[in-house]
Amino acid sequence: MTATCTLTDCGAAPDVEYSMDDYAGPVARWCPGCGDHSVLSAAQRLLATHQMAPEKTVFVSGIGCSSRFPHYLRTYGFHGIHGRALPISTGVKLARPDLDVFAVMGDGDCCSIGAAHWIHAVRYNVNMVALLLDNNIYGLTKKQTSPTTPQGFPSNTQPRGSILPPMNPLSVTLGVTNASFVAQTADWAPQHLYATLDAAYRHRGFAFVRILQRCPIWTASLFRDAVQDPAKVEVLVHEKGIHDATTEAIHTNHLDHDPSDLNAARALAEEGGMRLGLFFHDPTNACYDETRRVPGYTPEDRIAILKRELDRHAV
Ligand SMILES: Cc1ncc(C[n+]2csc(CCOP(=O)(O)OP(=O)(O)O)c2C)c(N)n1
Ligand code: SF4
Ligand SMILES: [Mg+2]
Repeated sequence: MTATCTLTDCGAAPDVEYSMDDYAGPVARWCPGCGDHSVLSAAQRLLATHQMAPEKTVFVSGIGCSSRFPHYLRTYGFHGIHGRALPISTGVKLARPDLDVFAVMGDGDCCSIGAAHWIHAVRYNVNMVALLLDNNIYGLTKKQTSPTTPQGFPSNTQPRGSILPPMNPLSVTLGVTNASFVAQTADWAPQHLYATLDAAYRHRGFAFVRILQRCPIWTASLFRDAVQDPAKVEVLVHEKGIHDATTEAIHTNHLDHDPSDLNAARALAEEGGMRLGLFFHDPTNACYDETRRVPGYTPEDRIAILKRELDRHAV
C-alpha cells in the first residue's frame, strides 16, 4: 500500500515506504516471554501494512507494564496516568480527527481505576482502537489482585486466593449502549492477534480488543493449558467475522457465530472460556466524534463563539 504525503496533505505519493523497523523504538524492557512483546510486534506490523505516518499516529497508555507500550514505538505517544488512557485518547481524537489513535491499557488500568472511563468510551464510540492487555494481575505493582484475577488465585494482596469471581471485560463492554466492536484474541496466537488488530483498525467506531496476555512472572499457570493445548481454545468463525487460516488450522475447535447478533454475542461472552474471535460488530452505530463535528469554523470563529458563551454567564 502506498502512503500519501502527510506534510502538505497534497495527496502525492511520497518517496518513502515504511517498514516494520521504521516504527521500532528502543528495545522493550518487558520480561522475557511477556505477552506484551507479541502485541508490540503485531502493532508494528499493522502500522507498516497500513503505512501509517508516524507523525499522524498516537499511542496513549495509562500506567502498568503494558502501558510502557508507547515508549517502544516511533510514533507519537502519551504515557498517561493510571486509568486515564481513554479520556486522553478521546480528547486527542476529538481535537485531531485526522490522527490514528490507539489506547493501550492493562486490566487494572481499564477494569479497575479506569472503569468509568471505559464504559463511557464504549458509549461515545469515538473512532479509535482500544487494547486491553489482560494478564489477570497488576503486573507492575508486583502481583496484586486485579478485577480479572480468577477466583481463588493467590496474590500479594489476597494471599489466600482472590475472593470474588472475576469481572468479564467482554460482557461489560457488550452491556454498554452503543458498543460497536468487541473482539478477543491472545498474544500466543500471533496471526489471529494481527488479524484482530487489522479488523479493529478498519472498524468505524470504538474497537475494543481484549488480548489474553501471558505474564510468566506472576500468572504463568493461568494460560499454560491453553498455550500448550490448541484444543483448549475455541475460535469463532463466520463470514462476517475475523478469518485467519493459520489460526483455524491450529485451533480446530471452531464455533460458528454471527457477529452482528448482539444477544448471541452477550450469551457467548457470559459463558467465558478461551474463545478467540469477533464477538460483536456494528459499524452503523453513532460515533460521537462524527456527530459533534461542526465543519467550517475557523479558530477565530471558535474563540468568538467561546467568548459569546462565556459572556452569557457574566454577572
Ligand atoms: C492513581 C494511581 N494508583 C495506583 C498506582 C499504582 N499502580 C501502578 S501500575 C498499577 C497496576 C498495573 O496493573 P495493570 O493495569 O493490570 O497493568 P500491567 O502492569 O499488568 O500491565 C497500579 C495499581 C498508580 N500509579 N497511580
Ligand atoms: S511482570 Fe509480567 S506483565 Fe510485567 S513485564 Fe514482566 S512478564 Fe510482562
Ligand atoms: Mg495487568
